[in-house]
Amino acid sequence: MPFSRSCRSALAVLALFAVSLVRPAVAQDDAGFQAYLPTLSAQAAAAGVSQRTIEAVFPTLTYNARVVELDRQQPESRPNAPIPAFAPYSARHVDADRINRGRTAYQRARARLAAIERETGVPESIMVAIWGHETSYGRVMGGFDLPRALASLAYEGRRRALFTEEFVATLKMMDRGIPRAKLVGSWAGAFGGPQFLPSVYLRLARDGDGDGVADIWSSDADTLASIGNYFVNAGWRPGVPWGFAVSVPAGINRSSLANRTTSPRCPRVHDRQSEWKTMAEWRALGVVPQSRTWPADDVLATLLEPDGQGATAYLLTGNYRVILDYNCSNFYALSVGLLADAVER
Ligand SMILES: [Ca+2]
Repeated sequence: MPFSRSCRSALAVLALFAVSLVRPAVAQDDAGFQAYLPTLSAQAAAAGVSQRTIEAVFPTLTYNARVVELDRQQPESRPNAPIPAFAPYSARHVDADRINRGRTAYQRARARLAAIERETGVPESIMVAIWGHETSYGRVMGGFDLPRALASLAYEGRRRALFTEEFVATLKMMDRGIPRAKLVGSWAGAFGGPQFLPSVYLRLARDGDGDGVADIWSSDADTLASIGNYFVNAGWRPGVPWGFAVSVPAGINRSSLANRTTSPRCPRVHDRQSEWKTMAEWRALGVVPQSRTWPADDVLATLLEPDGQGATAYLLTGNYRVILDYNCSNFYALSVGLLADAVER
């Protein structure tokens, strides 16, 4: 589920957040939710949503306790929880079924994928792997009504600025002509083949089949073109791998490799990676690729040992950071990269 990164929307969020501080939510139930809706409605109107859409949507909104419950189960709600091993996660997410169906999707969409890769420089296999991870190639796209889910999460308040912005973006999609019936997705507001949030849809969704509509719900071509566009926008560099598996010599001095900067975004994820070094420097330290040749000497990478010392480690380039931009989890990004490699093989 990719997040919006535009400065303009950040300012809008700050403005909306300031308004929401004036009238905090009361009890976490439908009565409290209904009492909160006029605030949300005023925020939507202030953000430019049409009166017609506001009048169509607000009378239909009821509190969805289930999405709030799911939100509270998220790992970021429990920041001190231990990090599990990667190997079992990888076995579940890069399994034979997902690889085989990925190869089928890859072959089926080959002409389209090749055209998008020519245009964007984003590898066909990476687009397919994102699609496979997000929705199992369009099979599982979520069944929650987005306006209701997002309004409930905005009301709940743990991440009010984010969910208010996404609720407003959903109404703007309706203003653009997307029917309410299409606005169905995951409990946290992601929808369609790429599982875009509404603000990301407004900014980055693309028409891949030429019918003039970015239909990421039903068109595989639109889904893949939109994922490619997201990756270009996030800074994918053509011709550089995402990363690759390596063996690390037992005697390597890990404390000297530690990353000494703090990432402004999801620092816990970035903290697990080493400092940046060139391929030439990693080679000089005795690191050995497990199944490919070295990229160019000047390509930079960090080292991640997700299962600790002595297990398979990974060198990760700037393109890995682009996958993290889509979904900031090392396990997600590693398994997308590994699925892409397996689909291509
Ligand atoms: Ca289309």
